[in-house]
Amino acid sequence: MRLFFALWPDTQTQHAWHDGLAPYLAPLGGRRMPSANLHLTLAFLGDVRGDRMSELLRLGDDLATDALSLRFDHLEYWKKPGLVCLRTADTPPPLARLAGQLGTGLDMAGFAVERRQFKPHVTLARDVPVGMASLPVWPVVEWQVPAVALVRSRLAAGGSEYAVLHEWRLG
Ligand code: 2AM
Repeated sequence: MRLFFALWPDTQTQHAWHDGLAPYLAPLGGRRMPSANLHLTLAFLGDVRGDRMSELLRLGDDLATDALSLRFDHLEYWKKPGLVCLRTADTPPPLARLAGQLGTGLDMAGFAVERRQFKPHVTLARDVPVGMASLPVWPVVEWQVPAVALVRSRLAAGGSEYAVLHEWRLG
């Protein structure tokens, strides 16, 4: 199973982002992510054996569940993967703590997690052909994060399909 941990919006929030940000994305081309796919990845695990699920659930149980609110204020184009994403102005300490705690826990349990710097983002479009400078979003998008989720990713004909396997509520 291809798994990852993410901050997962409720359906209403996913729709609000999808529709509210459409005017910024329409001129850029590429492939819009469907609203049900919008999320913020904390740690991507890749392929995990089914019998390791209980370890991941225990790890999730140990996470700090402090309230977390984020403020997204701009879009960025990432040239190499060709994606456009929604970005926070900074990484607030509770988010850094959560991502750090998760990374350490996964490391100690022997899961291979990527070592690249954590850059909180919500991917909005892929295969975007032409770059753009950072684009301010107004009004800024405020988000009270409801939950951390363990999510399964499946590659389907129409793109990735995600299924939330377990959620830990925050706040
Ligand atoms: P991305 O949106 O920046 O591509 C599910 O694939 C989620 O895990 C996506 O949000 C994706 O981030 C993230 N992810 C991080 N590393 C990945 C990798 N090596 N392969 C696929 N997805 C990855």
